[in-house]
This record gives sequence, structure tokens and C-alpha cells, in this order.
Amino acid sequence: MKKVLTYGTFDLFHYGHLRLLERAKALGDYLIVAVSTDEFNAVKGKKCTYPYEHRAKIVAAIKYVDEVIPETRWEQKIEDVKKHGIDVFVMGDDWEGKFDFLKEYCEVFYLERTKNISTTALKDQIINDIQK
Ligand code: C2G
Repeated sequence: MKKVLTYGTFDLFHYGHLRLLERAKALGDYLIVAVSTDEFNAVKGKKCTYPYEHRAKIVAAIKYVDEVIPETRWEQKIEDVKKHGIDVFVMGDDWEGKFDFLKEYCEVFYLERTKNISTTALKDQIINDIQK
């Protein structure tokens, strides 16, 4: 069984997130998603709209996803790859090259980001619509 691993915040879950998870699953048989905790997002300088419990439950409900684990720190990736017997690590290409250190442990793929959608853009769009 080929196991795939990816990480993310997945706030205000949108089509770009869905396409990433769909393509990640297509690279193997079992997809684990490490969802950033609220505390870790503070480290990332991200303020989430949805709390971790909601973001994790939404991701877990996606048919491409087999397991959800918490992402609490940058440094957990090697340990996660080993602990879960990961064959493929995948991230959107806004992270291109940033996780190449994992190539020692598994295959590493960066998938093209879905254009014209992001959590930040969605927030701005909603604010603009309210202000019209
Ligand atoms: N993504 C995408 N297309 C978009 C938006 C996001 O393919 N339009 C991808 C990102 O590249 C990432 C995943 O969806 O692979 C989750 O995106 P975020 O929730 O923004 O994740 P991020 O904050 O980048 O967290 O340790 C890694 C970090 O936890 C990644």
C-alpha cells in the first residue's frame, strides 16, 4: 500500500484545497493529511477563521483523505514520514524545493497550485461584497 502525506491549514476549505487532496491521493493508495493546529498557525503567522477541530473534521470528511493527524511544528515531518511509513510526500508548488530534505526518506512532489483561489482572496472578496 502506497502511503501519501501532505500538510496544510485548510482554513475556509475551498476548491484549491480539494484539487490538491484529489491529486495527492492519486499518487498512492492511502492519504494522510497533517492539519496545522491553531497554536502552530500562530507560529506560521496565520489567524484561522475555523478552529482546528472544524478544519480537521472537514478534511477528514473528504473522500480522498484516509487519515488526519495534527501538525504542531515545522520539525515533525521526518518523524511523521518514518512513523507512518510514508512513500510519497506532496505539497503545492508554492512550497517548491522547501521540503527537498525529505527526498532521503520518500518521494517528494510539488503540485501546481490551483489558480485564482486562496483563503485570503476569499476573505477579501467577502469583505468587498459586504462593503458594496
Ligand atoms: N493549495 C493549492 N491551491 C490553492 C491553495 C492552496 O494547491 N489555490 C495547496 C497548498 O499549496 C498546500 C495545501 O493546498 O499544499 C494547503 O494550503 P494551506 O492551507 O494554505 O497550507 P499552508 O498554510 O501552506 O501550510 O508545513 C506546511 C504547512 O502546514 C503548509
